[in-house]
Amino acid sequence: TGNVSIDGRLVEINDCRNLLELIRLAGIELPTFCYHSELSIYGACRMCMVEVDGRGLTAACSTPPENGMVVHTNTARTRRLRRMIIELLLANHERECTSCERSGNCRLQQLAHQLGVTRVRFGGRDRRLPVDGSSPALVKNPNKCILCGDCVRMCKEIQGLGIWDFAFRGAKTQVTTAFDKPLAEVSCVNCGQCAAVCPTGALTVKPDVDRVWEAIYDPDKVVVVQVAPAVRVAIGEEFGLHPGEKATGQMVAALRRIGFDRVFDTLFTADMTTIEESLELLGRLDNGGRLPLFTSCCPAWVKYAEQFHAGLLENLSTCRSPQQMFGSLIKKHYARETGLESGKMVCVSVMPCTAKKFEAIRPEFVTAESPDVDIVLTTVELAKMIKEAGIVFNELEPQTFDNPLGMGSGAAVIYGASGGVMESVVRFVSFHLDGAGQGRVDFYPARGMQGIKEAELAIGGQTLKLAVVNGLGNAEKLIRRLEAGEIFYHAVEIMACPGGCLGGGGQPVPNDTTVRRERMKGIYSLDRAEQLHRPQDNVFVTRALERWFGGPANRNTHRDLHTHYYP
Ligand code: HC0
Ligand code: SF4
Repeated sequence: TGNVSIDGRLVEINDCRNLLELIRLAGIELPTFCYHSELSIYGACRMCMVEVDGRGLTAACSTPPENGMVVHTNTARTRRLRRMIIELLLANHERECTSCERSGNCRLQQLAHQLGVTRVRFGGRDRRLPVDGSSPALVKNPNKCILCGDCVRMCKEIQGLGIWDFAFRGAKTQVTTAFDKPLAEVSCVNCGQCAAVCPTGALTVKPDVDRVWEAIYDPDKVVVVQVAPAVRVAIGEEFGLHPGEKATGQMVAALRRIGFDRVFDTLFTADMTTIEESLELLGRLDNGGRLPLFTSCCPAWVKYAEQFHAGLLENLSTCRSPQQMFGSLIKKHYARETGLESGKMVCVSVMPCTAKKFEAIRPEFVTAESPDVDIVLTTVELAKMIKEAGIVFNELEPQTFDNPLGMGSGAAVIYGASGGVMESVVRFVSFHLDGAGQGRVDFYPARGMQGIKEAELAIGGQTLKLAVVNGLGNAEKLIRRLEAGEIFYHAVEIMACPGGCLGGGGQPVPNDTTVRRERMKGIYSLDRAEQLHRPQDNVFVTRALERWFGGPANRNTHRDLHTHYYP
């Protein structure tokens, strides 16, 4: 408690952990590269240096506020220092800004502009390091790295993986993988969280926009697109809307303008997933199958389980993710029904996620002909296409998805938030076990940003123990306790990204906790606005299951909508 004087104004400390938080609270946007509230404090970039009376220059991020401190954020010395830091970073940076993936959205570029750096007085770098494009999800360009260590701490502290670390010394220091191996050859699960915190173009999403344009320009191709739940509450951020502000209608209109032949909704197969996965859970409960049942729609989590917990693979739901169910439906059943040749169809998906790029090329989902899902774009990539086409997003008249694969319930929308898959399953299962009309719709214990959420569901004479986890570091904690026999659950939802898909590595930046909270609110308000709230009420889905498979959870759905992850 107490006060700190910031540029002559008294500010109450309250529960601010460091001077930087306090200064920002006081309305001064002190620049930083390496500070993220959810990560540990590294204090390497020195951009947040301030002058404190009696102490001189101090890094605000690593100084706890004390009663009576007198802080100056904008003095001749701090200004000189900040500009010097930027100049030094720029001197050592590959400055091909105009053709950089992050151009217009790069923190280094922004700060150089904001601090009025118009020339660089120091010599350039002497060597160019190779770019690593081996991963299906990310590209690493070490020549653009400013050594802030954000990716290092993100992967280690939140995801518990530690793929990145500092290597070599002095001027040769680099951030790289163990033994400097290509990213595709290490245990990276493609979650993209490291790229989401990278302030520059050193870690970027593997671009697939050109492949989509090519398909659209090809008169022989029918290009079908599906859009994931979490995209609609975030894409607006690229066009000046608030995080969480729904932009479904404009997004659909933009997709049609771009030239997609069919504009469908992943919500459709999210409902289908809930039905198949709920019946799988009920089946395991009935005949003593492997428990807990883990969700398997997050491809980063699936890869994590394959690499580190092969013994748990039998516990993973055999349901394909909604993205992959969609691909299978399109290429097989929709194609047949509409008389389109599946070889002429290009199935594109728009996801908040970078790991979905990896999932789409998994051999399980690729037949001789082609992958079920041909190309995966992130939310940001779709926004790029919209901008490239010159479409004025905010002036678009909202449109609706094509049918029949454009219809989803509120239970499908919430897939985009951590806890959503579990809540959908609860909506289905409680209806099943408790009889018609009795099913509960809102299941609050599954909601929120917390890393591990636990809940009990007393239903049909039994109590189901459930857990919802986001962040792989948290998943590891839970699995350790499970394996030690300290806890037991019937079902566990795991999503790799903090907050769930809405915090995916393909979402617009900033992609921090504050923004994620807003997107989460947006997701639940979309659910409230939907007419249907339970997957089983989506007649488009139940009819499709009937027509194409002769009902849910049978040999036919297992052939086309399920898979198996082998140890
Ligand atoms: Fe998700 Fe999905 S909910 S993983 O988070 O299950 O990416 O949004 O599309 O497939 O539906 C991501 C989001 C999806 C899938 C769905 C699931
Ligand atoms: Fe780590 Fe995820 Fe980045 Fe891979 S994509 S290096 S797992 S943070």
